[in-house]
Amino acid sequence: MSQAATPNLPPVVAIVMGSKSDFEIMKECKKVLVEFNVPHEVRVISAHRTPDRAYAFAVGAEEQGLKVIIAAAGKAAHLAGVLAAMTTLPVLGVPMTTSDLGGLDSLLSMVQMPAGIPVGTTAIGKAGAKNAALLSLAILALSDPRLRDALKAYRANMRAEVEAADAEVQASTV
Ligand code: RP5
Repeated sequence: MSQAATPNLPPVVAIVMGSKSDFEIMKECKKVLVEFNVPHEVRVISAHRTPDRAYAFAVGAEEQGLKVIIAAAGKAAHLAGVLAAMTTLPVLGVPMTTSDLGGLDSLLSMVQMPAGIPVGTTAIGKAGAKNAALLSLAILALSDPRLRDALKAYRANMRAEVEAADAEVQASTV
């Protein structure tokens, strides 16, 4: 399931999911990385079902060339915290929507990290998936002027869309 937006370059962002069932939501994350042409990989690695693979991934992530890890998990969502414990790379956690508790379980499991090992946690579900990608771009943009300019253009585009919507509702007669 590993894929790169720019096949010739090694991935700098990893999207790691606790289950393939998380991918429907995390496609929103991947779409942004593809749009900005950021080399990335998508992995399924479970902290509780494959703890050995979680360990191997985290301890090798920096040497592999990764700069940011995005970790998506649901329910007792410990994946992001477990990975963050084993690397000093920035780890962004995306809490998955869940059928029983709506994702509040995932959110609290992820966001309530004890002091010392941070996980930058985004919103539950698709909004969080998208924002994790944008946040990873902001981190990469600190040392990449191309990405910084692309992010500024993205924001300018959003602004234009809101202004157009504003004009549209003001002109509406219904
Ligand atoms: C977590 O358990 C995964 O991240 C997923 O959100 C949740 C349910 O996993 P499946 O039972 O669908 O594989 O580890």
